[in-house]
Amino acid sequence: MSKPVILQMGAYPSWDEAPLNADFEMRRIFDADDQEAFLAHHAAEVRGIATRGELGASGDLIAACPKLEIVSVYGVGYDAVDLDACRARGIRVTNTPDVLSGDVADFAVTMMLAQSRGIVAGDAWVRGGQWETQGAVPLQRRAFGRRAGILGLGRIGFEIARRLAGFDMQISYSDVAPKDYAPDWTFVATPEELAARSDLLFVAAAASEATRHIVDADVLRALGPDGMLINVSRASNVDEEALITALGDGTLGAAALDVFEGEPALDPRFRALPNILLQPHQASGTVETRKAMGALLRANLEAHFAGKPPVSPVI
Ligand code: 8YV
Repeated sequence: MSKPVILQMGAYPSWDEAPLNADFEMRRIFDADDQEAFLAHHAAEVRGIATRGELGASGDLIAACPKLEIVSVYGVGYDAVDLDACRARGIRVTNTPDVLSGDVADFAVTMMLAQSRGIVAGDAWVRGGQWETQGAVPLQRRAFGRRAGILGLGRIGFEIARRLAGFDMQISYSDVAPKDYAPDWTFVATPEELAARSDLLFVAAAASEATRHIVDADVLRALGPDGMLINVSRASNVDEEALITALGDGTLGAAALDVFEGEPALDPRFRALPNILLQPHQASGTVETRKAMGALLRANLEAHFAGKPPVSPVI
């Protein structure tokens, strides 16, 4: 029997290639010089799309593939997949939840600690020779015992909070409703109230139209000049214009971001701000987690084409 044709939207680590090619006819659109022509040539035979969280699958792409049955996302976030278009045609969507939560939480805490204690600047200070010529670096702010707010207490938010408990932090969270699995943490109804009672605000909410710019100028003001914003979710959850203004005029103390509107390009004003830590969307980027994500992406495709329910369906 011929292998199902899968349109691959972006690169995966080398270890995923052989198993994908063994089971499917992979059509690597991201390698094509003329992607429009590539799509026009292959769209009629495409039965699956293998994509990544930040690449998704647009309504136009879905419409161009008449035989599409499944969109399999390498990533937990599916905000870039047009779910309405998929629902309308009964197309399955799958993602890779759980396997990445620990690493993303580690990374959020790492960014917070690095930014609190000036780790990146300290390294540059030693490398640049200023330690010898100018002495000690300026004193930094303590991390343990501070007040942490988690915006979105899903799987990743929960793992962040669990880690912060080990730093003796007072933990609050906001979500659509209180969570029964968070008895020790304080539920707060709105992002603004959460920011007002936090020194460190972690954004871990799954992105959607409803959460667009949920962190706005008011939330940043409530977080305040001693506060820090840490975002490991999606850039769309934060009003970047308001964030750049707040960091620039001192309304907000500091930020640490792993995600940006239009990434890998970013607003050049970010680069000029001294009080922000910039990271290249790498929170889930460990060998262990990426292997698990690749395995889950394939397991979903394989289950679907074997006529079984997918392992981790979104719809
Ligand atoms: C990945 C992600 O960085 O899980 C997500 O939603 O954005 C990430 O884990 C991405 O999908 C890999 O490119």
